[in-house]
Amino acid sequence: MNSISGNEVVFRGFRIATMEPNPAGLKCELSNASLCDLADQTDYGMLNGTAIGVEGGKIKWLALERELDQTELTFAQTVDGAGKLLAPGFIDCHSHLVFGGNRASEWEQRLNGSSYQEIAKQGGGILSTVSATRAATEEQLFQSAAKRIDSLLREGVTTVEIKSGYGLDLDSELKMLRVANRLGAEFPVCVEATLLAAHAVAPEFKGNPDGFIQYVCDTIIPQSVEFCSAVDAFCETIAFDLAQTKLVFERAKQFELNIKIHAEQLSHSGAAALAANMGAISADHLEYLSEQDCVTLGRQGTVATLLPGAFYCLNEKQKPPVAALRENQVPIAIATDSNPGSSPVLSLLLMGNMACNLFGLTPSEAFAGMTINAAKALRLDHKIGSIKKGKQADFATWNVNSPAELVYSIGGNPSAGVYKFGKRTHF
Ligand code: DI6
Ligand code: FE
Repeated sequence: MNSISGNEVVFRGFRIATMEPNPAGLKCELSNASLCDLADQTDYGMLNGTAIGVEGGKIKWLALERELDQTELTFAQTVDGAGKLLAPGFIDCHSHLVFGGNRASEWEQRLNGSSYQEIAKQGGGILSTVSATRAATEEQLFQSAAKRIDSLLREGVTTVEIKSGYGLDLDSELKMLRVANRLGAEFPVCVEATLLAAHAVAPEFKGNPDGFIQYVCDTIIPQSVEFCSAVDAFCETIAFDLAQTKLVFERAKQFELNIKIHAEQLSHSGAAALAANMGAISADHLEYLSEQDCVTLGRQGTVATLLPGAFYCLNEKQKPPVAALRENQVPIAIATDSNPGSSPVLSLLLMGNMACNLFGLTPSEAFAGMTINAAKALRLDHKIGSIKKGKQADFATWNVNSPAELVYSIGGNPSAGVYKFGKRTHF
């Protein structure tokens, strides 16, 4: 007995990039035949001639169109792809979309010769965004982030992770987390909110980073638990050290929150390995990651999230060790790191292109980085990130012939429609 009822919305006539690691294991609901034409099997897990049945926001079944046509079945609705590409909705697994103000003038100052340190001394850098974020009302933060999230959604993003970290006191961090969650409630997107209170030392704790970390552990983390699923920390010479980072993660784990880290971006600290050994779901940036660290990430199953937008905007030269990540089978994800300082980026597709052209990823690695591996970086791969029976019906459809075309070109969004929980969004 198959589970086809006729109440489904059926997507057919698409070329489907399942992003399933084992597409040959995907079976037709009617005959139990493998859906995958092995001759056509590629890194994208492509399927042709396959229909997707969607009910209750989920993929209920996959079936060969020619077998479906031999039945008398009728359906609630049929969406005909006319040969277009259908892929999993993209997942932006690292962003700071909620913030007040912007730092365009700081960027302009840098191009006119001021150093980052000079700007920071004048109250610039992360702390200038902290002032603007604290001064903004919750509604103002929502409205400015709404415009930004809209840009991501138009390019097929259906899940986004959003970090706090520009509040640095309890009320302002909670304000940011509430805005992140409201974006998920009001837009056709799933939002995973992450607490990044350990982003910079709050002005009230100037010169006393240990005191600030204690405040984060004693006050901010316990009161943020219901608003976030993960805790992140910025471990860097200009932010927090290993011991401080460890305290934050130990506290997060007491509340069974996932842990993630900003590590090895501007220097090597050992933070990625520390986080991986503590069970981190992802370590992000990683330009200065060592070969030994890659072994650790591989062993621990920690996802390496690469952020080519920050690399590009900061004019960095050191590239992440992609070959060693591959050798150690570390899943590689790609994200925007959308933030007002180091990565004012609102295009995940552009990040896919930059991951290839700047870091040497293959297009299929970049595509996996924005789908199945980004899902792993949020520990949501049981629900999203590939086209598989039981997963959410989050689809992006495209006016292109192959997934590689999407990351090959820059600009000119070729979206043919985005579907969240099987329903077409306004894009
Ligand atoms: N992500 C971050 O959180 C920091 N760098 C990065 O790549 C700082 C962001 C900022 O300057 O606001
Ligand atoms: Fe970041």
